[in-house]
Amino acid sequence: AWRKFTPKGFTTSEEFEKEAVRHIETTLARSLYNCDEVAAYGGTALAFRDRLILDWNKTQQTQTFTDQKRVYYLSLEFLMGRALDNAMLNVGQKDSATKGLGDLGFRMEDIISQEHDAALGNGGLGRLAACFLDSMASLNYPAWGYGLRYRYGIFKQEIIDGYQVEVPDYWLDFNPWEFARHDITVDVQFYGHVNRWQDDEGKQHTSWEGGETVLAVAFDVPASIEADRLVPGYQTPTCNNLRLWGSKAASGEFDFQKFNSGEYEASVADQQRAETISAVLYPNDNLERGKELRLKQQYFWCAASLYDIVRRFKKTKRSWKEFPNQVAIQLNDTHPTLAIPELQRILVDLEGLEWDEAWDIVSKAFGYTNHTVLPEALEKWSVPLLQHLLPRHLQIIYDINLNFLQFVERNFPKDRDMLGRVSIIEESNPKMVRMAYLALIGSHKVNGVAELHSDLIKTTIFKDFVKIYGPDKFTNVTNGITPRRWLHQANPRLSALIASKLGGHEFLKDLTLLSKLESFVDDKEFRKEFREIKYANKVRLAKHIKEHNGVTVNPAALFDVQVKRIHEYKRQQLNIFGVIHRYLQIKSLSAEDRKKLAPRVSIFGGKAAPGYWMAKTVIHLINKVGDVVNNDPDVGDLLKVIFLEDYNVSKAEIITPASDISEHISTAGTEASGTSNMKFCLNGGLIIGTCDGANIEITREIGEENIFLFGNLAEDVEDLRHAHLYNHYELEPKLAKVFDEIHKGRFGDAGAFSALLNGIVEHGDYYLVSDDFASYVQTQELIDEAYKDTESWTTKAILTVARMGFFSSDRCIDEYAESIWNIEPLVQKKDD
Ligand code: 26Y
Repeated sequence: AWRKFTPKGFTTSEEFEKEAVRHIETTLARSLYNCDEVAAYGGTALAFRDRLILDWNKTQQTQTFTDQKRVYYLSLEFLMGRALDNAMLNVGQKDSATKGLGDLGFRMEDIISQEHDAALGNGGLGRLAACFLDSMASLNYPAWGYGLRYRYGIFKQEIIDGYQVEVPDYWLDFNPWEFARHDITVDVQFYGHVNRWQDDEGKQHTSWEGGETVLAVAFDVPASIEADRLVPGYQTPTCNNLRLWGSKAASGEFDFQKFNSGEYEASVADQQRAETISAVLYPNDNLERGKELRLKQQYFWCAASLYDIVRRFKKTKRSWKEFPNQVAIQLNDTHPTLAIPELQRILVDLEGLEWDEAWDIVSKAFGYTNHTVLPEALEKWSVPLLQHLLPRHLQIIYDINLNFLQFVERNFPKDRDMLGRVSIIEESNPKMVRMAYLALIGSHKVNGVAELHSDLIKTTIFKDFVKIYGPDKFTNVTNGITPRRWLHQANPRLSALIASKLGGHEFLKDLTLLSKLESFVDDKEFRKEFREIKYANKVRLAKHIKEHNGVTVNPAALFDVQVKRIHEYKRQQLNIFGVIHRYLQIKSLSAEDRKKLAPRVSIFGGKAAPGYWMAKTVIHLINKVGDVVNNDPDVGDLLKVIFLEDYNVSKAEIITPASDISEHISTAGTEASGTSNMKFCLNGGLIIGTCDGANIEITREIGEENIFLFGNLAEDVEDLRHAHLYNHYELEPKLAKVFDEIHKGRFGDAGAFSALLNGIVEHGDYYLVSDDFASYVQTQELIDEAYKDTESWTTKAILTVARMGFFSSDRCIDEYAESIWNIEPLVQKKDD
């Protein structure tokens, strides 16, 4: 019956205009006479939001009504980017809006760019969560995301004199995509002490008392809308919910007392302290720091989310045994691991279940995804800190550990060292809780994110656990990306070209259909159009570079792109050393010989964690090299070096379609998967890469002849590192020349780069830059040659696109649903 009250959606530009203007004049209370781009964005967003909310409400109603098993995706990061373009494409009225806005005197591009990115994440892990929300909706899985509503997302990066400067990202001044649910709140407790007592029947009870309480308030985002209108007549769109928690002071008696006794300021200070919990996203990617506020964030979010999940379950009046049949909870890395002891606490302390019964429920409900084997990224929390902040949880963790170690002892009585190795508690000073072990022990499945990575976790960090639980507890789910955003939205012309050949946009819902493109690989018209689209995308990026960097680049040059977080293991330093090598070569040639070279633009982008000095040094070096190279008249168009400021999701949407070759060159065995490698390939860019992460599966799918692989293999890394430390160490000769030039001050004060070079020359070259340098440079030369042969390059690019079907996050989510969550899609009935 509620449908009767819903407004009719617009289908023409006039109707859109009417809706947008109504919102501008009433919802936003702006006069049309001073309607600027901000107001036009607001009106447009609200007009589309109205449409989405209908699908969203309907989906939520259906999910409640059918009450089948749901999945909850717990992630401390959701890197969503902008929402408007996605909403327009899903509602299917972008053209009406473009025309309507045009009539009002605005350009669609300018309006779209008014929106702040929702940048609630660092990099790959956060963007993966966003792609998963999109796929879970697209495949009609009943799913919710749970995260934190940071007031400040990842910082904005400015480059000043070649250095990174961090600027706060206050993004919430106008956010039409969220709904504050002031009625949906949870009290979250911290500190305090534990009480134990016996009741009259002699039953033991434990409770957590005292301490302080902070209020969690729900903010809901209609996060993911099935791309239904792209493929008309499919079914009613699913729109799932992303629930983000914001923190507020609990307005208890405590505050009242303070108010009444005239301590107004103290009371406001309490307020601010509570709000600090959800104030800021920690900007470290793959680098753990052990800050108390971060632990508070983690518990705050886990406690609120679990309370919410349990509350929903209890409404159905089912018995606790059924909990794992109704609820699957996926842990996006170890960040939400406290959800495990929290659920155990709810069941034992609050609901009165026996320990074993509760533990059975807990360990059936959770699944854990590991995203890294890097030791510096593995979370550990100190026992004294946990004791102080979460005394009851620490006890529960100790009890979980005791039961686990007894189990291990019974099964491996001869392996005396095993207990120390697998204990959740590391016997260091102070003692530390190893969160990855807790996550693994409390989950029924553990997965890695690409084949090599999933194999590596079984032979390195979780080796003993494979013996203890057997191999079946471990599985692989190779990452994927959503083709709706990363093809259709980011590259509309390519999407349209593919649709024209394949007879519609079905491939956006079943990416394996791309394989049909193979039969057009020799089609002259298709090849020409394909190349023109790439060129147009490069022209657009060149324009962006001109505006932001003041450098003119030739769109016909080979665009060589490396955009991702700056990290030693990702080896942007290898790339920039390669660029210097190229520069020196150009300089050494005669004017005549230079004419034979293939022009190149080396494009970098990415943020360094604010405290990560080595990463910041790499950014500085890239910019210094750019200053020299871009202004050297001997070089001209042959080489340009660009650092793009403030790389984020919306910049990625411009950069990805404009790349000829992109770099995925991590030291073998260090990059768990990588997902930008998939985005570039899907947009007809080739890649240069190491045998690492998902590069391996990409090679298998697209064929060795279509990818430029180089470098040492993961299996040899350990021996090489060992050799550096104990044998005489010699730098690769070409790299030595590059270092000489840096030392001579060719790129500014050499002292600025000494730590970077010393890490390689004197401290064992942990990331094997020197070992891989010759192979890297040689492969870059192959790329120069290959690019000159336009026809064969085009063939490689087309075949790459055609063979990317496997890397849709839809495939990935189906695998999770089948092998980890055990859930089915919920098909909604079509409304008449
Ligand atoms: C502990 C804390 C400081 C921390 C914060 C963020 C630790 C790790 C991270 C983020 C990790 C991350 O983004 N990992 C990436 O996950 C992607 C999705 O699975 C992978 O493709 C990528 O290889 C991996 O580095």
